[in-house]
Amino acid sequence: MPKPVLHDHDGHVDDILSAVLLWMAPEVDLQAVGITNGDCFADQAYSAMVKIATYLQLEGAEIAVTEDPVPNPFPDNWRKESFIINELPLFSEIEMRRSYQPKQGRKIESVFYDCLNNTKTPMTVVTTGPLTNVAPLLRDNPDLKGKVEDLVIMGGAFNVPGNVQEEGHDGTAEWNIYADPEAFKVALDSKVPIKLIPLDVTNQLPVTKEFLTMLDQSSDRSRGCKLALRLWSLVKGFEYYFWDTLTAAATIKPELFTFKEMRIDVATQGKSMGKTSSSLFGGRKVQVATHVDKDGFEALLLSIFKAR
Ligand code: AGV
Ligand code: CA
Repeated sequence: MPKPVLHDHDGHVDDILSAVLLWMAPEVDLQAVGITNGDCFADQAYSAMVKIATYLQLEGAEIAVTEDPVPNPFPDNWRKESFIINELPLFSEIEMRRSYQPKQGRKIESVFYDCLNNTKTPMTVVTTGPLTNVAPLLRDNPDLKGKVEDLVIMGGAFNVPGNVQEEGHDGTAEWNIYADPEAFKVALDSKVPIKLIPLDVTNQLPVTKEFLTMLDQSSDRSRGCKLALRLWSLVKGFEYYFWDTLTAAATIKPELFTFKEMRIDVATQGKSMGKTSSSLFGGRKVQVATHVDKDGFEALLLSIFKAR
């Protein structure tokens, strides 16, 4: 039986592609996708997600959106990519069928609550952006106890530098956690089992030209490959990694990964705000991904994208 999944993402290129992977993977029953106002402008990313569901003729999952700001906003030039994605000529190239969903989406908290409240099998919640909209769900709904099987989070940096370069910050944090450290702390304080996909493992996998060439070879026959190639081409030339797509893969095929149990904590204030660190005593036990089978991962992505 495919496992029931909720995915909350913040609209960047790899967020959108990770939602597509979770949606198309036979191992997963994706029930809802939330768009959080992080590494995007949420209204743009919502509209793009609806177009993609239409373009790929996907079915089943509800797309939700919450436009509340995150406490430490992402750089504007990253967020603006969502305008470009939403206007991709690819979507007008084909005759768009009837839109997958209305122009307005319901809020993430209500949609995720409904899914969790109704599920018979506990669900996996995947986050590839700040936890701003998932944290309140975990904190405020004791009636949902036992409904979340685990949380798979893209975030954190342990034995590698962070990727936040903001004035007054020391650069030790990863962006998704820095954007809302208090929300991540809420997740750590919950009882839900957590798997983390930190920069330590995503740094091992930059998006390469060789991989894009493989997508290119199938893009005449496959809309999935064509879309993935177009989206990753937008960010080629920047330092871009398989951050969120790895996190999707860790949900679809965890056996591709090596995990290590660690006790961790997060700084919620000061110049290291959002920094994740391991602590020998105290802290919260989580499973942290340390290695991934690179060939297995790339093969998984290609096989899923090629299916449409
Ligand atoms: O820190 C990684 C997270 C991932 O969830 N995001 C990008 C992925 O969606 C923030 C980020 C770090 N570097 C970036 C980012 C870059 N160069 N462009 C856009 N976003
Ligand atoms: Ca993201």
